[in-house]
Amino acid sequence: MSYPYQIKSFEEYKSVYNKSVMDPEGFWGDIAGHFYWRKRWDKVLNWNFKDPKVEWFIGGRLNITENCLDRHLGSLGNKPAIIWEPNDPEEHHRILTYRELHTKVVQFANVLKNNGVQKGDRVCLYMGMVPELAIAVLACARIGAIHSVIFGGFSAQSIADRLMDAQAEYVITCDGAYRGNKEIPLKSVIDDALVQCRFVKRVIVLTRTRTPVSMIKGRDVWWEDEIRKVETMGNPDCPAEEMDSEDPLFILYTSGSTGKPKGVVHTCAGYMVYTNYTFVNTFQYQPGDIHFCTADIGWITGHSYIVYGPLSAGATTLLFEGIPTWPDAGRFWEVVDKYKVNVLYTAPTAIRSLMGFGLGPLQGKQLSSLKVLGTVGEPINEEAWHWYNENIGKGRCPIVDTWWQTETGGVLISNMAGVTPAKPSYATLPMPGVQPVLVDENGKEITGNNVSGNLCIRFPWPSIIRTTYGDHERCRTNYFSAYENMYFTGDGCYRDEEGYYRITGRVDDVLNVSGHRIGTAEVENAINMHAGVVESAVVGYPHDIKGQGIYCFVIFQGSHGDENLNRQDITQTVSRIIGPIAKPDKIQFVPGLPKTRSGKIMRRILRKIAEGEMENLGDTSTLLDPAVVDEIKKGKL
Ligand code: 6R9
Repeated sequence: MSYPYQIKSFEEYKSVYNKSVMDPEGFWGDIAGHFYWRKRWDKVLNWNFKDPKVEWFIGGRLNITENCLDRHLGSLGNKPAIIWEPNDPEEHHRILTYRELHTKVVQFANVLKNNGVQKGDRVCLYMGMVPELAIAVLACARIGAIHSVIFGGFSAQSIADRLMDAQAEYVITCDGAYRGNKEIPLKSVIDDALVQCRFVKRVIVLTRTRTPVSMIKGRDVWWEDEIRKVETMGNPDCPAEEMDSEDPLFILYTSGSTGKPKGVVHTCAGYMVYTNYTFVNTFQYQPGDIHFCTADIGWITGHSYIVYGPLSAGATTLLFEGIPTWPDAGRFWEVVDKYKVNVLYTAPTAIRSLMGFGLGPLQGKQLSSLKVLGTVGEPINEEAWHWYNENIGKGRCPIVDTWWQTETGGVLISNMAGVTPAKPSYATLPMPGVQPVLVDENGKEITGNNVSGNLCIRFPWPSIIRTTYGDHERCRTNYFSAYENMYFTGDGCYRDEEGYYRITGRVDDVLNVSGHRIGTAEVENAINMHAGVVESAVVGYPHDIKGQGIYCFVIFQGSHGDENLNRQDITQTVSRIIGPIAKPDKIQFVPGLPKTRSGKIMRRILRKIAEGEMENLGDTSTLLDPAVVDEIKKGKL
């Protein structure tokens, strides 16, 4: 594979960027020409941000798996597509060549068909980080089914909510998953979820941990048995379904500031073109490089930069089942040396947590294969940036700080490794085709440099969110109504003297805990489910490792006397309703919450208290009962 559209110098970046803004259709049309289409598009772009309605490569016909697999078979058939490193370093790793991956995807696509899955059906995937997860994702795409991957840290209730929202009739899971020294009983969690989801027709279960499972007659089948069936059927092929450019490819749920998580919808062509383009350019991927993205496929980062971006580029992608700190905090470095990893892409929270173990775990690790480092998911503080640069990159690997979102599909603002300048804690400059704007609260554009504002984007890029599944109005109000004719990101941002962008964090009620998005309203709803809770308010506070921690103010009645027991009960409730990833870090019991006369909780005040900034709480005169603030301050944890 060669990448004629890979940008090679800062000068080239500037001219490409200019072209992409002057003539977006010409620009993206040229890039799209490097893919395999059953039928070329008639028109590159149609859009308005009012409805919103965005269509890319209109009239084009394709299948993303032909671009990720079939088209590589001639030149890369025997080259590794996926390297899989298991949780337990003693267990044997696996390598799947492009040919083997193609065979397995085709096989499993036939399994899906045999089980009744058709184009447009929603298929929910709740699995650990095993190659079969990538295989299942691609098999769905092969037959035009819409996959919706749910991260293994979500509870049965969260799964049920998502299954209902997507009306997904098919589920693919594993008996269990290994994560460090833990075994997570995935199938059993699915069983709990399905009590509420009688519409699910089929559950396909992959054997991984041999955790005991209850297989329900007529509903549940084993992955391995189903593969055997298609093997004996004879015809091993599964021609790819011809998709329209704008047919949905997947749904991925993410948290917002209000209500339940929304199902972000991405479509086939635009998503393919953009993830490939940003993969090749951000990381400056070279043929033969080993790309190691440590995210879970349950998040957008895994979708775009473990599966679709790398595979569409014919790259070798490393899929790691475990966690950075097991069996010890040298695990990432061991994996890097074992496979001679060239690109390492991880989250600031992982870097900060590994920093805490000092340099011991780096003893004896070469890390000499590394060429490029990347971060994603949250702002990276300068200390972590420098630690990463010095101790992992040994000062010779460019670090790309990639800012983007589930809704954006791919990286929007980032430096390009070794090509455009890096600046610690800055995402730096927009990708070609991306037009950032800073706006003030009144929606007025803030021009010039050395300014801060809310980050919006004024022109569509190919992998922009198309809709929120089943509720287009929600997509409009969430992203396209705050500022006219602009996509609103929910992030605050500073543009420095040189025009470089630094993302400062969410400006809405979304927390970023260890790089995971969690809505404060969601956590409050979960806490309020507990029988003893009268009311609660949740805010974020700075946390050394997680970036943000979850601070909960709770009015509690019917206490059984022991505050710690009550805390544990509330934590258990949140874990049950949302999942372990949303567990509160601090729970403070309070006699009341600071409310305005109209009954609105003044979160600004609670945020300040949680941050420990007791002195400047601002104007509290509009409060119904200002005395409650002093009570809360006294009890601060
Ligand atoms: C890809 C991903 C999106 C939110 C986003 C922002 C934060 C992501 C960042 C970053 C600063 C970066 N974020 N990358 N903040 N610098 N390089 O993480 O998607 O899970 O949807 O989260 O994460 O606040 O709005 P998602």
